Amino acid sequence: IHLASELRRALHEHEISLEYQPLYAATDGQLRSVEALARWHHVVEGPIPPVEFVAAAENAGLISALGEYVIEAVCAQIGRWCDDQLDTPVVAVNVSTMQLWQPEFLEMLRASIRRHGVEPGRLCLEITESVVVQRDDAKTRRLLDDIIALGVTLSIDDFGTGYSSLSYLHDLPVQQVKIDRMFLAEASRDPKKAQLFAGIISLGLNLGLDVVIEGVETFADLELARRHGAHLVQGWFLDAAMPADIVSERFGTIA
Ligand code: G
Ligand code: G
Ligand code: MN
Ligand code: NA
Repeated sequence: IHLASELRRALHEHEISLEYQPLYAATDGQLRSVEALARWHHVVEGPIPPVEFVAAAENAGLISALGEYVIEAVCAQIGRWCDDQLDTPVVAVNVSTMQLWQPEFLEMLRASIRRHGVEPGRLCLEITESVVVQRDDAKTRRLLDDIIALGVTLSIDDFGTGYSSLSYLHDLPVQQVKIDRMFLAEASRDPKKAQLFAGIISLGLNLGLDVVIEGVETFADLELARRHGAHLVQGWFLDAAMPADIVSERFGTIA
């Protein structure tokens, strides 16, 4: 199949849906946020992984369209959950670097938030280190400040994989870091890697950021995350991504 033209059709026909994976407080296990993950079940090909179709969208000039589709779907969902009197947690959305740098991104985000009456603080954008590494500092700073000014929060996803992280992190308007799950996977096997894992967590904690450990696949992983003082945990041991109407069964209601 020709991925780009199929993607264009899929966006048009709403064939891409979103699932939501919970993030829990490491200490008391309370649900704190959910991460929206795009799912494309192609009628003929079956499931197509997001890494593939995000890359295809980037190459075919469709990243703005895909990004808008996802932001719009998430804001509409938050609106419905709030209409249903659900105590809706923070919803995190992955935003690719190329998407973030589209000239229309900020306006699209603002419009989507407004259209659905979303409380901006309920929305968190997960960006990656490449946002910060590739561009001129002043421009990046302005873009991130403009996003923050909407009331939305920022998280750095896959943290620790882009290696200039240490020098820029203290100076960015981000609230959260998600330690790339590779570090946890390695830490659970190798004591030296466990030191590295501990160090990356401390870095985030010392900068006053919320630290998320993702890729929690076992009880031992959960204990490791807790022992190192992570705030939030996410992973298959806790919950995988699930459809909106299932994840919302875990939300409280507004009294
Ligand atoms: O959980 P999953 O295998 O679906 O995610 C694989 C990768 O795809 C992750 O890096 C995730 O951040 C990314 N991804 C999932 N959904 C989206 C999306 O809506 N937009 C972007 N840009 N990336 C996404
Ligand atoms: O890059 P990002 O952190 O957005 O990646 C999200 C991806 O991680 C999704 O593909 C999701 O399905 C996957 N994921 C979620 N929990 C786990 C887990 O416990 N282990 C692994 N290996 N992947 C996970
Ligand atoms: Mn993510
Ligand atoms: Na990640």
